[in-house]
Amino acid sequence: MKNKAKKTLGALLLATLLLAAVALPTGAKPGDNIMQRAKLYQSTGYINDEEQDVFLFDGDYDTKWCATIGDARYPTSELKRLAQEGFIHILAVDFGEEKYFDSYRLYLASTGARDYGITSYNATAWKIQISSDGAIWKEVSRVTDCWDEEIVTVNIGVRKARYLRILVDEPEQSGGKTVRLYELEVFECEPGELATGVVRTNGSNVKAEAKETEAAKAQEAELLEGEEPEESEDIELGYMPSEAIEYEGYELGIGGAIGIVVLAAIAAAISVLASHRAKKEQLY
Ligand SMILES: [Ca+2]
Repeated sequence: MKNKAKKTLGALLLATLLLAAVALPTGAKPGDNIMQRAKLYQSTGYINDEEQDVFLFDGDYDTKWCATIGDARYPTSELKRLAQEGFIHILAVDFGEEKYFDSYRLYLASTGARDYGITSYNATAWKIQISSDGAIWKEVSRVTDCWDEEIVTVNIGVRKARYLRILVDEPEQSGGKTVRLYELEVFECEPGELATGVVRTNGSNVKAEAKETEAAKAQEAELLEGEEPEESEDIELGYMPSEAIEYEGYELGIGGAIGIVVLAAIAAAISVLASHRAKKEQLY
């Protein structure tokens, strides 16, 4: 009886541990910045080793991707065509697998250490495209006339893709052609009905509250009073506004739910063991 109980408990624990090992890391975590694990897929270049393209997604708000028009290279016919259309600085990343995401946040020049406060260096127009194969790209966000904001957060609806790229056509408020971007974050979301249109804004279409102080919030509320938030012009069926960018830290997703089940199973196993011991003690 004792051995049987031990075996049962052992099998139960092994099964729960295996389940935890397999299931937990793969659960979607809404609000996670998936750029942190992305790899550079393609870029048109950078100015020097201290301001590389990969610094656009290194998690450091004071390191930047910088490139003048003279640094830009267009090795493929597609990149040449895009450059002729005005998209002179392009950077693409590979998430390694298809991911669901619903918003992104871009930190413009004036937010970072090397250009702090210099708003004339801020980009005013860009677009974001996504792809499943790295070859065929679909536009999901178009920002133009972004004159006021330094950190731009755009909700693009639920999207699914392995690749994402930013194409900058107006890299400076001053009209210059040098791109200076400190960080691009892309936020994971739960799988859902996919949005299909292009979100067109002149900056953020959601309020980014996570890092604001109470004073800044009050000031913004005053400024925004009576003002309608920027809305997408032609986003189509499937657009589901998400709260992903407001998530701070851990949000219970599939992984979290499985975690709870695993803990419950362990608790049940301990209970079974305790019960067996109690019965055994009663025999003496
Ligand atoms: Ca950076």
